[in-house]
Amino acid sequence: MTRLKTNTLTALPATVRRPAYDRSRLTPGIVHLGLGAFARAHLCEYTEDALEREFGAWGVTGASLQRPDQRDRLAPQDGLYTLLKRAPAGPELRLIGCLGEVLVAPENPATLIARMASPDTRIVSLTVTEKGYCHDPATGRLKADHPGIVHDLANPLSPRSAVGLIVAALKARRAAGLGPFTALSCDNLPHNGGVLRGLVRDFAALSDDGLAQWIEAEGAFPATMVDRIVPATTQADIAEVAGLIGLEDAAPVIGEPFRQWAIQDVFAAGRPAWERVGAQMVSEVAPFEFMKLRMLNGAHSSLAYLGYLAGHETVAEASGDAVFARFLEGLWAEIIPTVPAPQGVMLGDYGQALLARFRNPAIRHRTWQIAMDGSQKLPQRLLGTIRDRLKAGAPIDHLALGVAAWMAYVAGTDEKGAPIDVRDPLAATFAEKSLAAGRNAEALSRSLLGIEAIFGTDLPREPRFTRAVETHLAALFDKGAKATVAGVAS
Ligand code: CS2
Repeated sequence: MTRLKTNTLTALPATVRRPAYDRSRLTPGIVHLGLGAFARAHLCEYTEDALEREFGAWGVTGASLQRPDQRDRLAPQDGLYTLLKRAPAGPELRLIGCLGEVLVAPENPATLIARMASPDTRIVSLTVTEKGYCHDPATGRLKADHPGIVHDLANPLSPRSAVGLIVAALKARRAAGLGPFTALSCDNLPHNGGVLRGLVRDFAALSDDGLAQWIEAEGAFPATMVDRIVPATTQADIAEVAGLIGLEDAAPVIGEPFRQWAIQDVFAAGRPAWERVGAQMVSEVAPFEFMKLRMLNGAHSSLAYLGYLAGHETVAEASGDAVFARFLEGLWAEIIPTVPAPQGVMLGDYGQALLARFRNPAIRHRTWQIAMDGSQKLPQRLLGTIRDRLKAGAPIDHLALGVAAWMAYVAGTDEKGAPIDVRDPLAATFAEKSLAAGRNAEALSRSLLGIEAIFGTDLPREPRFTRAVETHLAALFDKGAKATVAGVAS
């Protein structure tokens, strides 16, 4: 089959929407760190829309911070790829044209730093996932003993962390008399802009005080809330897209039609006209972040652990199960009072819309995928909400079950006795603790609650919380996830 690329586009069927601007005139203005499926389905689609509405020098250069796979798939396609939006009513196809070159940081960090330091680069955006920030998720501060940070301090010209790369590039810009680029975090972290600013400044201060002060004074780190459900692309997706477009595309991305982007409008050197294509430019992102992290991601993670344990492969399957849907209603009822509603939003309606999105049968989002990296996700998705509820003396039954399900999951054995492939930076710690505690709920919950980087020092001292988690964990071990969920849901 012919490969998708610039000079094979004439073969595309009319059902595929193509860039409505002249791609040969596009020059890069954004460098995106962590070019995964999410960014290609979110930031790149918004940018594509903005270019169609108001053309400008906003092409995207992608950068992979670890592996060369994305570059190897995209370079033979001149950066072109298909976005397949799956609505329950049927698919919608779109060719995205705003991505140009893809760089692979470990192969040549100097090239990437030079690109970030170029006067053409006005925005450096990031989707490097929670663990990519090399910070302590419980406090939001730089982990000075993180292997990536230790490496980058010793090798400032060939950094491998996002923070190290940003500092190296800002240093080069300052030396060249240029202003900073805007560093735009698009990860699911609370106060992502402020957290990134703190990490970049703290890292810079370890070697260069003047640079740290310059970053503090001149830097721009807008906060954002990003949302679109984008499961990992599978071989079946690749085969389906080939059938639909009549060309081989090694790098399609698959997402739901829904998308949302709230952005704090503080940019150092301009931005694409994202506000003209649906992005919400706001002065306060926090209410959007709280709503999304607590209601969507908190429910996603709870459903991922419980659903996986109950044998549900996807979110659509789990949330299609009436018992789990009732659990979600109860969970949202606990979360909603802790969330300040963004202007014009009814949180009850937001929850109903989430349930419909989760149930979209055309999206196969694996519970196993969402279950990854729980140590980095739990604090902002569930634990902050639990703290607020405890302070208010309010019930936390559903929230605590989410935490207990995470524990049963990281214990590493499913309900049929098969091993679980636990992916997490702390996986070795979990395995050790699980080996020592066995399936003793009291011992295991106490041991896991002692991980300060996740639970801080306060939560293990809250008997209402520790007792609820332990009771749920015992029920999960005794009767399984489905029966335990049925017990709290009714
Ligand atoms: C998911 C998110 O993988 C996960 O942890 O909860 O990727 C989720 O799909 C997105 O945040 C939706 O915007």
